[in-house]
Amino acid sequence: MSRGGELFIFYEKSMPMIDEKIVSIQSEIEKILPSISSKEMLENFRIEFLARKGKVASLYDDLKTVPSEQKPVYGQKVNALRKYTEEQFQLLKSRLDSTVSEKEEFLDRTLPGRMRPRGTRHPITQTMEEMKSIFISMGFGIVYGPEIEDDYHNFEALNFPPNHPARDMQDTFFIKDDVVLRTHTTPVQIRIMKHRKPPIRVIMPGRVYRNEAVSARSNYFFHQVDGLYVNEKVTFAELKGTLITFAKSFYGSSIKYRFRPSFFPFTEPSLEMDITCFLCSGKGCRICKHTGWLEVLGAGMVHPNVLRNCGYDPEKVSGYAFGMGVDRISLLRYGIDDIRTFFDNDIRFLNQF
Ligand code: 2NM
Repeated sequence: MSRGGELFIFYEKSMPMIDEKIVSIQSEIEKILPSISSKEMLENFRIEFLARKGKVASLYDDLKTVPSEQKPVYGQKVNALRKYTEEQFQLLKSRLDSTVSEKEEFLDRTLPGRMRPRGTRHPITQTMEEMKSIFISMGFGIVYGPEIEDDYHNFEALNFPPNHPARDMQDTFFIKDDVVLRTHTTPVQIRIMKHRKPPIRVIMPGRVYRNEAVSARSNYFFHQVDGLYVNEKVTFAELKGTLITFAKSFYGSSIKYRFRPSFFPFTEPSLEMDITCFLCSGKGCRICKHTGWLEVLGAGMVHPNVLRNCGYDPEKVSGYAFGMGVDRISLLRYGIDDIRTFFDNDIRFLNQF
């Protein structure tokens, strides 16, 4: 409703404006009241009508424009509307204050709390983390590399001859002619050696892939922790000392160990380490196939060709490296007989660790 110009003057003279407004506000209030069902709605009602700048209060401003002889009449009307509105407000307020909200009504305070199911870390992750923490305590850093590798890092730089059987389609997943899913984490070593200068002392944990038939003992992907130490005058004795310290810390100080000569394209000389079976203490059981020994890792002195490929002079620096499979060790540790159960993601199986 316009209060400006001619219209305003017209209302001022004949006076129906405030009258009409009182009636319209009252009917508005009467319409809203039955629908108020919450404290928020009541508060909005209060702000709209009863607050200092609310619609009812604004009628007192309009009253100022009423000629003085008519003021008592309209004053009473406005007062009556204010009284009515306040009473209705108080009535609703006390009604809403005494009713229990729906939420409270259904809240049973004697019910036990809801349990949030807590996950556990995967047994392979747990094994890997334990290995990592032992090597960290021995001064190794941790590095990660890509799972998709090129032929150069996965094979060539690691001194694999061009027609080495490991490069065969039967062992390696090829993405393109010269792009593969890494078959070991060892190529990360090449990346590190090319980016840093000795001394380098790092391990690289991660997932690797091989094109193998899935069975209880082998899978087409598994996990590896690879280690490397390069410096001036690194010796074979240091390699053995590091491996023995690791093995005693990881498998227990009472285990016995033995080293056997072995072969890897990227190390010379190379060795494999066995420990006495931690289940039968070397007496012979199903796990160690009645030999009393478990094969736990491969290692060796970094091949001079590998050092050269990384831009190092084999006359000036030497290094040792090692690698171990995490999955097989986890099987042995937890006495599991089928590697596939690790990746079924059956929560009943995983929750046991
Ligand atoms: C193994 C066994 C023996 C190895 C070699 C290297 C590198 F890059 F330095 F030459 N890294 N890791 C290595 C050596 C890995 O895994 C069974």
